[in-house]
Amino acid sequence: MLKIYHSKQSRSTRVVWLCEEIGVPYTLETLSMFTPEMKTPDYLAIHPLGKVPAIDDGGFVLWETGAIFSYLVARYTDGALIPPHDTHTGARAAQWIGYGENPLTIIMGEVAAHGGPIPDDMKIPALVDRGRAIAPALVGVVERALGDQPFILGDAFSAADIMLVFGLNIARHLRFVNDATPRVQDYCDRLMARPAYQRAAAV
Ligand SMILES: N[C@@H](CCC(=O)N[C@@H](CS)C(=O)NCC(=O)O)C(=O)O
Repeated sequence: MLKIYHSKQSRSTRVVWLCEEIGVPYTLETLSMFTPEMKTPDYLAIHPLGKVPAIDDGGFVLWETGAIFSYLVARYTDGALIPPHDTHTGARAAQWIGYGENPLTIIMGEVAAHGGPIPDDMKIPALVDRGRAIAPALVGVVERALGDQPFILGDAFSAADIMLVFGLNIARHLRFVNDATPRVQDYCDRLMARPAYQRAAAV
């Protein structure tokens, strides 16, 4: 069975959410964030930087969320959650899947972690200042792109929504999603109400 290396409330929640959406059974190997547990030789043999997510699918190990998404959708579904890359919709999906990680989650994650739970000796205050300066523009891009459509690609839910909503939810906790970004607020509410998200957020 597919194994997901996971930490609660971390990027690996996106992989759990995707598996819940597509109905792929999985087991979790849960690691504690910012502890030596993630940097043991055994885990560094799975993920060379000792990060999550990573997956082990019958001995095939893969890391980086975007790559994991491409693999799981291609291998276990009809592909609809990531349309073919040679179509405009598929190319747009790749754009938003990329944007959902870098810059969105990278910058929001830095502000959240370096302004909060990271151990003091690892904190870089300049990352918080830089992130706070960029954050409104990063959320604004999604606010404008959503327009009146329910999902980032239009009428259909996709893997790009999962990638975006994770970073946007961090932005919401940091109050960069607010009354000035009503579409993103509503988008987060609707997507996070999905039963698959609720199940992923609970583990
Ligand atoms: N671009 C990578 C980022 C992975 C990443 O930074 N994961 C964080 C969790 S949110 C982590 O494991 N941090 C622990 C650490 O860096 O020691 C991906 O999306 O898979």
